Amino acid sequence: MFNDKESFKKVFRETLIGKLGKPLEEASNGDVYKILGNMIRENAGKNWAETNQKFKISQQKQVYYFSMEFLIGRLLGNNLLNMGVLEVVREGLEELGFDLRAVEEEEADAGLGNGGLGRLAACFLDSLASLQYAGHGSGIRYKYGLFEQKIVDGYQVELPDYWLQNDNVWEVRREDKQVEVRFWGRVETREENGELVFEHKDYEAVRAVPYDVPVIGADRKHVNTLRNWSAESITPASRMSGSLTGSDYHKFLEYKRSVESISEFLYPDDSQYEGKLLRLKQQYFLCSAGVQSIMRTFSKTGAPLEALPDKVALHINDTHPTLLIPELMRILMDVHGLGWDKAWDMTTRMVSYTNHTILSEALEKWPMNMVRELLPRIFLIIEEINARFCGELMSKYPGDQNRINQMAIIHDDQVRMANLAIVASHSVNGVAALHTEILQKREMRLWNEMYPHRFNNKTNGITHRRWLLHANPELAGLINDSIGTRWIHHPQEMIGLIKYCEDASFQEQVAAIKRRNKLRLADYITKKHGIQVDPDSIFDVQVKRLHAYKRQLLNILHIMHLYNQLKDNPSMDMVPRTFIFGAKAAPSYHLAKRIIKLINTVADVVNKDPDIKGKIRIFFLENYSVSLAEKIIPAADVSEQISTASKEASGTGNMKFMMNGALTIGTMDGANVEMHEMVGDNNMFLFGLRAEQVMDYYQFGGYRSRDIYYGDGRVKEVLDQLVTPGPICCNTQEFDTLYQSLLDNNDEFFVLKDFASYVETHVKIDLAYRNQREWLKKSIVNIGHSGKFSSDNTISRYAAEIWKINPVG
Ligand code: NBG
Repeated sequence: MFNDKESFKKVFRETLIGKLGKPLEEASNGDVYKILGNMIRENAGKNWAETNQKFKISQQKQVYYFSMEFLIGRLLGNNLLNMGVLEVVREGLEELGFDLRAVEEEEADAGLGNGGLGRLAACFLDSLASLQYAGHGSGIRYKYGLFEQKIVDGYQVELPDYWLQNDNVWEVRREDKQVEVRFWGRVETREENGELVFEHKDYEAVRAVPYDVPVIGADRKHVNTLRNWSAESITPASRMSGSLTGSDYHKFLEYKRSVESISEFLYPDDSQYEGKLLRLKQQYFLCSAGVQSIMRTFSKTGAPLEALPDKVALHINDTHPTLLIPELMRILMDVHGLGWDKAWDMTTRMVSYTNHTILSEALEKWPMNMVRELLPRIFLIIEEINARFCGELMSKYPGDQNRINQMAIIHDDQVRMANLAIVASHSVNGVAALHTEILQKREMRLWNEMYPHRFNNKTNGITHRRWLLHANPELAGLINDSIGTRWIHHPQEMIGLIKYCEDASFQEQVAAIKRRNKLRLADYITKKHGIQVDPDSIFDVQVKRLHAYKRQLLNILHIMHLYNQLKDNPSMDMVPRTFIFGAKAAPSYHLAKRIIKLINTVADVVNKDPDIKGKIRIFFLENYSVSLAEKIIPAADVSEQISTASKEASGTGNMKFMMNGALTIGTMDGANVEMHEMVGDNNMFLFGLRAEQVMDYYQFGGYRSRDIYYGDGRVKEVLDQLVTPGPICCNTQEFDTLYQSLLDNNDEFFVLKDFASYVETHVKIDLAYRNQREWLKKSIVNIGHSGKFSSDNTISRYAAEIWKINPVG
């Protein structure tokens, strides 16, 4: 590996000329990206092989994190950072006439995830490798990632995200590691030596081919694997004996198309339940391919089968990969000949499950007949698990049919994946203290009564390498200059920054860095929108998936109110604000898409209005993605974390903003509660109903949104503007559904209920910002505490308390 700038330049130039057959001077940023990416992957290859060798020799336990989503984003910058060559490469390229930032822009942003859940999985991979755990990802290599969002006339339009168009320099196709996954068909049962034997017949076979991506840990030493599976048809010759003429040929094409659709695209719904056969196929495809491949690796170690639970841990990221439970049972019984009890004991010792939401529409259920037909052997196993479990329930709670109905895995002709996951896991965790408490006390109360030791909390985290060192290098540099570099490996030591919170020169430096980040973002916005952005205004940001419970609607209604105030009184004293939004809505989520249209409509009206003298600007940045987040978050002053209390399981954006020095306006929801515990009232702007209050309203009623509409003139004014002709509503009835959701449907997410307290809290922000020294002090306190939210911390706890794995020395 090149250790200094000169050797990098030499190797790079030679490689480029050798591979492209043209002089450096003619190379484009795209060429540079490709050559550099390949160099880095090849360089990491040696350590990758060595790490795998280490696993073989040490025979330590390995964890496999199964997830339908890995929202990894771009890898070049992060890999350069973890390889320890970021600076050398940046400077080297500069001397060769290239700008690393521009080169990074050439990489497709791997959008194989919807939002928090997928990004968490990506942060976890980074921490697993950086802490030198044997921990791998198991996912799907979707040909199309989450859709690309365009805003046309204020509306969201979805375009396919063909991210593999220019090849993926990070992946390695491993045909030698392929496995076969079987769908449809029937199960033949017979008795052999007094034992029942099950045989899956007339199935449709699918080839699962893995593409391995090296996950390079900090300091480059340790390299784990993200194994993404691609679905391919098996060759016609091996599938169909006989000729390939006539209808056979068409049948083959049909089969090929249906197979390839399995890994074609990521479902773009992050919490709505999609009852699609294809989605079930994807889930089983991932589980079967992943478990088969793990079993093959294990078999090669020569260890006895009984040792499996001491060598392998399987983690289920939300219920999507729950089918790995019956799949593992199938392999242990049908392939390895174990009896039920032994197989069940081993399975439950290996599997653990994380719940990421209490939204009931996201708790997956599959029609029983669909599972039976698509996965006949798997269905029999689920049925047996259910029968045994219900038997257990009946003896434990005799006569309590209601409880049994609620807890059964199969009920009302539906297979409930969360129930299956809980029954078969030795650990079930929530993702923030409040969320876990709600699971234990409410949503999963019955389960917690039955298995009190199974439930535990693991508050989410984010990798400080991507979200601070890479996204905000100047701030990282300042931290190094003040407390040294130990925090990079021990992020909780960022707490040492607190002693500088009142230090004027430190504050000035923090302010200067923030300003430069704001200027960069302002530049980006101006290029996109053609409107000047005032870098001295407060950058007030809400970026995340669009969902009613996240309440982007509350945010925009408040902005409408501010605008109304300014129209009445153009000289109103306020610090100018730039409101920034970024959000994708699921394509079929109409209400969410209307909120996007509303934000854009208000933005259009306000940004063009000379009366308000630029005191408010509103931007909806299209196609929010990991790489866009990396530009936005370091530039934010205010972080909007305003979900209806109890609804946001944790949030992770909240942590990223905190780490970059933004102050949070938020509800007592998800991990906001833990942020508040750390920094206190002085350093955070809390507002709104508490989770208990919200849940009591849901349970006992007593909230009438119309009372607020009639009681608060500000609310009435903005809601009326949605539906009466004027600048916002141009006779189109466009926003009727929003109006109705707030009034006729009684405002499910308490937008109006929290409106007054939200407005008041924004006034406090305005006042606080005027005292820059105080503001900076708060900002530094937040940065200092944010190390606790490093996913290194989270992963250490998963490793010690759930997976029982140690770093590979
Ligand atoms: C999301 C929650 C977030 C949480 C992430 C990661 C789903 C189903 N859940 O609050 O809404 O931060 O998971 O745990 O995407």
